[in-house]
Amino acid sequence: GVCLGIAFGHRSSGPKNDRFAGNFKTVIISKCKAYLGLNEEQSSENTCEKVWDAFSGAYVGRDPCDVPMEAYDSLIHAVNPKAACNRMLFWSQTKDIVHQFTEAKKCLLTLEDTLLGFIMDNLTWCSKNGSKETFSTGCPGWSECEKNPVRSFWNRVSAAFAESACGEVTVMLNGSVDTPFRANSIFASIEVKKFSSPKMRALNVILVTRGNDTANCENDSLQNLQAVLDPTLKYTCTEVHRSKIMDCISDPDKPCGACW
Ligand code: C8R
Repeated sequence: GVCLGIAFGHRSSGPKNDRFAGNFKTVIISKCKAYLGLNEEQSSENTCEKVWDAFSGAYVGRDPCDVPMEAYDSLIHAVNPKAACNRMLFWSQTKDIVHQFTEAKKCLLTLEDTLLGFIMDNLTWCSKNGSKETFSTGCPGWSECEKNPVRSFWNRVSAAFAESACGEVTVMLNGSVDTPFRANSIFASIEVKKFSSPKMRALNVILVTRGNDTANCENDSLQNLQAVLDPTLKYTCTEVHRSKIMDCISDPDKPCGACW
């Protein structure tokens, strides 16, 4: 592909640079293959090469503060995952417990349980104007500039994930913070805006609490959530103590339905 040619086709940029970019490509390809090996998803021989081409094409050679989320459009189209109706789990400020939960119980799936989310979770990447390389250090921080390659990636894949939401949808929010529904989070600024009926039927908030907590289901930010949500969607909110979810995670005999 074109992008491959740009990034790796020429040895002239020096062995050090090629080796670094090659390593990042290797990480992406091997995580991609690992995912496809574990998940029976329809894929072809060259799916992971296609993913790399579309992925690297989004940011390689670009100013690391000038990569808009649209740059990842062709990546989204290259993958086009099927939605898991009634099993989609969104989250905000609850990453650790959410992924412990989906690891233990297979009833709900997050974006990290899809191919692109799985590959990019915990990675950092950027390039430079006119460069053929990928860097994993010295990249702009999340808030340093808005159009950085990592932030734009999560914005774009989150938009696609939320757009595909169907049936009953769950979101785990953090009851130990003042604002469980934070306006500039990806959940609030991107995902909620994509939720729409009749494809999606309901949004069920699980508010994870700790006991002497700051937030409950009456929280102002959760009133905001209901106000911005498609009014034809059903809305529920349930306060669940963190320990109840942790017990459920550690007991393989407890079915999902017993976790809250
Ligand atoms: N989502 C967003 N960000 C994600 C992510 C993901 O799936 N996966 C990772 N690793 N990240 P937060 P939020 C990284 O305030 O902003 C989707 C990003 O670097 O706790 O509301 C997912 O579908 C990002 O800055 O949550 C979920 O529903 C932090 O982790 C929301 O968006 C997440 O910051 C979560 O995004």
